[in-house]
Amino acid sequence: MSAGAAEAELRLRPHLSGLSLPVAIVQDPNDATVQFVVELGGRIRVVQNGTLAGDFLDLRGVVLAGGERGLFSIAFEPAFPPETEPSGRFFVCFTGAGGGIVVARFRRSAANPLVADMTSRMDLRWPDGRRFIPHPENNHNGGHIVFGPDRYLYIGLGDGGAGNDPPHNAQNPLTLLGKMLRIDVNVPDADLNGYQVPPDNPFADGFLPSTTKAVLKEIWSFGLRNPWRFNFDDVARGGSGALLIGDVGQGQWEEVDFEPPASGGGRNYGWRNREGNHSNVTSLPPAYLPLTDPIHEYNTAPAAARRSPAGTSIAAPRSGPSSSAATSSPTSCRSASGRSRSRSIRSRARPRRSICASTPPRSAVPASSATLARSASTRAASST
Ligand SMILES: [Ca+2]
Repeated sequence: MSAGAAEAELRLRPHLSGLSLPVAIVQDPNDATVQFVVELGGRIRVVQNGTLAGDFLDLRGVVLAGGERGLFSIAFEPAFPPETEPSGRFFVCFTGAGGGIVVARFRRSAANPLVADMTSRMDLRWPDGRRFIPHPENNHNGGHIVFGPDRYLYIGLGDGGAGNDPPHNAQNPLTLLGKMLRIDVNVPDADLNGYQVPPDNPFADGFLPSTTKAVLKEIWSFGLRNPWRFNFDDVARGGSGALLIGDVGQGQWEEVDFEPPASGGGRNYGWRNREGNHSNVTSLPPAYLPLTDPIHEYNTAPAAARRSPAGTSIAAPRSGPSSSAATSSPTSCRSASGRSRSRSIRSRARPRRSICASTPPRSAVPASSATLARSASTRAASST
């Protein structure tokens, strides 16, 4: 199928209005008529039969929102074991006071499942004893959380921010930043940490492979920059259970990483040593080899700046404004402060023109990058 044919099958129309910076929509696992919309500012809003129906959770008093910071995601705990009733517990991820990343557990109200029980909040406690993950900069928070087919909670964390990951966090085995985490939250409410490390996590023995270097056992994979959205190919809908991760590049190469089902984890996706399929900052070595390149990358650099790895100019896209025009548009969006997130907003915002009223005309985006951006964001964000 040609790219043109694939695009022709996509039709967008407004579904809902009245939202502020919606960044995720999640189906209620118990009620097909209900979805939850996560707003970056700190609210999770109920949509019932296609209509806004009130707040499920309002964390505006505790979420530090602005720029790329805010409330990122919600994930409902699956039943353990599957034939039992769901626990009513759910998890959210947000920026807390001071900029740290918080993963908090709540429970739905017993009296009204469309309202969260605010008194049930419990912030997970991480290996350093804190109930947040320190995150120095405003950008690259990651913050998506998804239950995998194995019913473990996967948490995507950005590299801590700034350009080119100055502390080399994504390759540091002793920080959770720049990693995908995998934890087992099927623990009693009274558990002090709120999770345990699955015994089959790739670094569950606490050492990098074939070394005596310590590593945090919560880590599932290394080398991510800002895995803003990821998801599993839904087994319940005939999917394979594979993991697809949308990750942003520094200035040129955005990527989609693919992890086959039952991979066992432990992959190193390469950031900051690699940007897409290309060498990037190599002054410090990666934590370990091999590095796994993406299954797909796309070039976001302005056409005039595009160079092949060997320094040869790459042909500019067809006539029309360069991709820089397309990526400059989202800076007019209210929250778009970081370039990588700006693009995320543009991609996601296309169906929601209320967020970003002046999205570029179709012709303003080079055909290839526009197609790939949508394809990647659709796949990466399909969980929500
Ligand atoms: Ca990579």
